[in-house]
Amino acid sequence: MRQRSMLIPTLREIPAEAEAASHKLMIRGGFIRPLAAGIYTYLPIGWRVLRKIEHIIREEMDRAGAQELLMPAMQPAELWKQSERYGVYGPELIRLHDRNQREFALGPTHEEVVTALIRDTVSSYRSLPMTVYQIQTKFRDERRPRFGLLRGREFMMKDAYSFAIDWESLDSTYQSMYETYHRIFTRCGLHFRAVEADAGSIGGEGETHEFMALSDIGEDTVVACPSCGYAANLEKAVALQQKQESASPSSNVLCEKFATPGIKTIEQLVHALGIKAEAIIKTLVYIADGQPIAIAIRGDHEVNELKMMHWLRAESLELADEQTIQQAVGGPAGFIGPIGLPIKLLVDHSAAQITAGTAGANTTDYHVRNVVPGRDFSIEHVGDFRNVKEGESCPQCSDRLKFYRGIEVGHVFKLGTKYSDKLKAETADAAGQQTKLIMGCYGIGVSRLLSAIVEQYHDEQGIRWPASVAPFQVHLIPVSIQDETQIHLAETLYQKLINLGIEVLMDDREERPGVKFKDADLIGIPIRLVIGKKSNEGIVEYKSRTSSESVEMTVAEAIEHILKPFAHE
Ligand code: 9G3
Repeated sequence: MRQRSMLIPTLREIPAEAEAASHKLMIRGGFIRPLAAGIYTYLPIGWRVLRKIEHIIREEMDRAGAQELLMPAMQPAELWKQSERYGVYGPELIRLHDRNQREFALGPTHEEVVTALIRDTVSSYRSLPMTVYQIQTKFRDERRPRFGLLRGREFMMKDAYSFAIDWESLDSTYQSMYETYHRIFTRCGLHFRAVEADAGSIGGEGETHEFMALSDIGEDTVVACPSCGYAANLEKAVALQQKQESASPSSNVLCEKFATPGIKTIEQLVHALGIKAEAIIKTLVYIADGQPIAIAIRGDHEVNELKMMHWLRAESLELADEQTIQQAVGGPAGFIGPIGLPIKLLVDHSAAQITAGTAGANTTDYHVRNVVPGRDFSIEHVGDFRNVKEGESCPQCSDRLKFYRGIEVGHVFKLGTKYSDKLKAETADAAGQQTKLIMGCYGIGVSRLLSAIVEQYHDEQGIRWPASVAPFQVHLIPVSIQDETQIHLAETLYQKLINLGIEVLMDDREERPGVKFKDADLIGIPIRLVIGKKSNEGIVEYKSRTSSESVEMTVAEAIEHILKPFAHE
């Protein structure tokens, strides 16, 4: 392609509203342009990258025996009412009415649609197991779209759905998709980890894994063991349960209320009393499905709300506000304690093992010391309700766990019959018995993956695309298009490369060399060929985007260099 006539609006200045490196570079490089918050146009070179990524996804999904189809974005509300999800999602689910006032949703995902489709089209277990997939635009009205394509409101997703007659069949499809995801992300050049995850809002009965692109801009926390393969989303991660060393010598010392005027936070308690956070029993009040519930954890730990929700089997969970606390507990926020609470109390394992703890007294400006869990308050509801901390022991090999930031680019779920129950998708099994279909679902955020690759492959000058997804393979740059020799050599080389099937972007613009080189660095095509002053000797300058120096060589040598990576094909 000739750059003069291509729509690649590069920018020198950094767009103010962009925070993430990938967001800045994809705007400056002329890959995307915003239309509205979280809604983007993919410009020609951005679309070329997206199609490269889709090509890899299609090759690997087809290789795994999945069938591509395309479902509508407009989904009848009835389907979401049958699955009982219409009420679960708030403003994030974009709803509309058609001309006859019928209710629709713009598809954020397609469990309902695909389950109804397979219910109405698959009549025998002999067609199973079956996996269908699509690469399609999804709509989710995020409250805070941010970081460009990383969290958009209209975005590209590859979503696949598998249907089986029994669980072992689902297990093998799940394993196959897991391996397929490994191949897809590896071919895209991504540095990633597959981690144990929480099924979250999708529910479902089985295991689930997320594929995390490692990046400091990632919103998720990956907990991984440097020695063994243990890796989990922080929502799910556990540590080797510490066994409390010492018994409690002070257990015959009664607990005692004492004045702590204005001392509310853990930090204030630690400083004022000279005690450690590990010896403090922190008590919080939540509202779970409308009911107040208290939780006691160690002062240096954080509540893991997903672990609480699962234990409570609650649909919703949020911190109680001060007035609710006053009503529910009879005491002020900031001085809540586990002793004598009139509401259910959950106790984290580590809090239950505190020997002589300090806790709120449920009275303004008072705390209690020498608190013994099990003696001074019930530890009937004890469990794992906390986030692990970096440095704790791995649950598998007891090496020390490390934290990484991650961008979720893939998520695979075992759904079971959650949707086939609601939508009555069943078929006769070999014994003629009507059986609800056992489902799995598998997502890749395709546009998010594009940004994750840029987050991992860039430098100050711009993007450094892996060859597998680059918009072109070679950036051919004649320094001066007034120079007949240079233009002639550039045209010759251009035709040769095109005829060899190489994707070439030729910068035939009447721009100064510096502008051309800065744009080439921004756009990030892996190989740059400069036709300069030695063109009359048939010499070109070969430069890889990932190295700083150019190498002079003949046209023949340059072509050989370019073809080398593809030699095996
Ligand atoms: C909604 C809205 C947002 C949502 C969902 C539903 C996330 C929703 C979970 C999934 C699960 C899997 C198939 C591909 C892989 C992920 N956000 N999820 O169900 F109505 Cl507004 O989408 N779906």
